Amino acid sequence: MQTKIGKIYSENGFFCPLKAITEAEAKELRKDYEAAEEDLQGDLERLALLKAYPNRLLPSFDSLTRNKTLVDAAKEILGENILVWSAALFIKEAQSSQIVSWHQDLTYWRLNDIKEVTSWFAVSSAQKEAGCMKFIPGSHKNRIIPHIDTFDKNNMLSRGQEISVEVDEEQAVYAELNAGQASFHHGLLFHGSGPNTTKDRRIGSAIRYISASMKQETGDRPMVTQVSGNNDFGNFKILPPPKGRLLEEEFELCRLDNELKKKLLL
Ligand SMILES: O=C(O)CCC(=O)C(=O)O
Repeated sequence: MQTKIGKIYSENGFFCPLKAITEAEAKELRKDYEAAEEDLQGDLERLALLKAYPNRLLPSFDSLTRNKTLVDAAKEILGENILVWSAALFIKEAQSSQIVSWHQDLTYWRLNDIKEVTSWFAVSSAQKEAGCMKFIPGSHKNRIIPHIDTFDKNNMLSRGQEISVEVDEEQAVYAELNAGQASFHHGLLFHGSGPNTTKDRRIGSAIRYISASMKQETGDRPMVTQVSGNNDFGNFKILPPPKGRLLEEEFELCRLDNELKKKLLL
């Protein structure tokens, strides 16, 4: 039987909001991340790794990716065996003009199938004025559409990638989230986000849940964690949770994986 989440998700290509933790707990998570930023002040290389791999460098973020509400929702979409492929942070500073152009996630990652869902978790409040995510309902029913590189400096995507068809902004649904809530979106859904006009940072962790049966088209094996099931198809390097906070051995794993991902990204 299809569940409520499954039904809405298969029709619209997204589901939101889903409360994973309380606002007070989200505040603690934010405090932990911002304390780590302080600890690494001036170390641009490690700060960039922290943003890309919060779940390897902070046990609190590893726990977030294992949150039962989030994992149960991902299971309704992907089935039992679930890996975390990434949990990178998307941070828009207060009053920043940074945006994310309309795109489909699965364009870039060289995964062999579409058994992926992103749970975008709001570490801080993400309302429309803060540049929350926006989605075009039903657009996940498209195949991958060509994207162009705009190299727009206000675009948070690495090359300012943008879908090469006209998107009707009138159809956009804004995924407003309170801190502690998450949205779920399909890897083929047209989505993006606007500028942050508020006085606070907008911090989100984009948790990419994939079915363990997926593989990289290149045969590479990026590092992942397993958050549901125990079937290892051998296509990824499954790591245990991090042993501690900001550990040098974890930075080293992140460096290696980062080099691999750079090579993978289309
Ligand atoms: O954080 C954002 O505004 C965009 C994130 C995004 O595009 C994604 O999670 O796929």
